[in-house]
Amino acid sequence: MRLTRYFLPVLKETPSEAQIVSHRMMLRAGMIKQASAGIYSWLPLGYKVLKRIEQIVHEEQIRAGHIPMLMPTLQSADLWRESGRYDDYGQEMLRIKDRHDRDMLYGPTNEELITDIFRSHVSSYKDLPLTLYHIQWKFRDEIRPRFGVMRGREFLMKDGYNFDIDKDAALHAYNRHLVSYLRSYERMGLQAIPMRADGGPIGGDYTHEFLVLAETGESEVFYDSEITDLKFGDRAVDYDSVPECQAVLEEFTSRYARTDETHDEAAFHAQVPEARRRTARGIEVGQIFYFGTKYSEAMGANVVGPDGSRSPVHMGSHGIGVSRLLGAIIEASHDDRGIIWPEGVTPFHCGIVNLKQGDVAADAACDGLYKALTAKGLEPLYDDRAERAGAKFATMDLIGLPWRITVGPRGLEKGVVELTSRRSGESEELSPEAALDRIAQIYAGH
Ligand code: 5CA
Repeated sequence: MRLTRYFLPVLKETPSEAQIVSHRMMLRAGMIKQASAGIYSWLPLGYKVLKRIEQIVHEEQIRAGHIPMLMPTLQSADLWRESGRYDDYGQEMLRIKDRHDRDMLYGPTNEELITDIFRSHVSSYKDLPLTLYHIQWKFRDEIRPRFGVMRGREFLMKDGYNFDIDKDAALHAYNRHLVSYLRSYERMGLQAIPMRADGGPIGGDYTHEFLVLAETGESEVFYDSEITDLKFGDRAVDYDSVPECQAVLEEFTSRYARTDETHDEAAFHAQVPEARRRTARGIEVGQIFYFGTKYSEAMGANVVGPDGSRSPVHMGSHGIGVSRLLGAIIEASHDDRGIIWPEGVTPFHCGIVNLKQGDVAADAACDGLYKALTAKGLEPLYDDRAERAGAKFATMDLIGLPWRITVGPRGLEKGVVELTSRRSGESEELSPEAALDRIAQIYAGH
């Protein structure tokens, strides 16, 4: 993309309404614009990152054997009356009437809708196990929407639902989700720590939240410092293997890690030596639940087992805060000048800065790099504005592309361009061909 043809409404001033760094930077970098309280338009740059995150989530869900689909945002109240949650959900639920005076709602989550689909089409254990998921907008009329996309009213969530014959099979689905979530967050450049949590309105007493440590996190967290040394890495876990998924669960959840909702000071002291006890703040980027037959019993989702008897199916649900993740990644990865995108989610793979727009050699070199990067399947953002170098660098730093190639007439006389890492700030002079190879190499693993 050439910057002169793009829509990147960068703000010069720091918006006063934004209290935390990710919200400020998303507004300044022209990624989002508030439409009304807790509701945002996704401008082209923000939309691009949102799509990158969605893509990682899809790839990792499909790798784990989960099946993508799409359910609507608007739901009928009838299903929620069946489950008993229509009255329970309270003011967080946005209730709407259609022209026939029928009660509708903008879905805050989809347990009811998916259970209805399941009961309509599945009646035998032979069709199990089954895990369906979608990535869809949700609405929760939060009393205090704040921090931009971090606590929105409208937000994008991946929510998945597993259906299993019994508790053991459903717990395997739970563990499988835990593994796939660890992989997903690491691909986004994040360390998200699974912590024992509270069921809340979803229900179930077996649940973990995934928290990214950040000063601006809304939850207070208590954990054993050894946890932050754990890396999932590129290990190959067989998602069908019960012991392999179980082993990951044990490795990543055996040490003490709780949010304020479930924290137990006595257990913390008993289980963790003082030197390893940590208190910090965290951003919740996902949650997994096993809730057994809560919805299947209420809504009559039964299956015939191998012995011919009918029993309610065992279920769990699993959510990733897709839009919230943009804020969480920025909170975890930025400096004074702007965002620093991890390679896995960056909106463009590298920036090209032309130091002297209009100079024949510089223009030709930039065009050549642009074409060569594109031919390698990479997306560069070429700053081809007739601006001074300082302004171009400031824009690149703010929007946070991890790599920048700087091209100027003086370097070109020596046959070199400059490759700069946004994270380390280090620059290296090398031939345009070598710069291309380096960028291609960096992204080969992403
Ligand atoms: N049905 C279950 C799992 S599919 C569920 O709704 N879980 S949840 O309530 O924990 O939400 C899943 C994730 O969505 C959360 O971990 C959080 O990352 C994100 N989320 C929840 N509320 C908001 C909000 N108001 N704004 C942005 N993201 C949110």
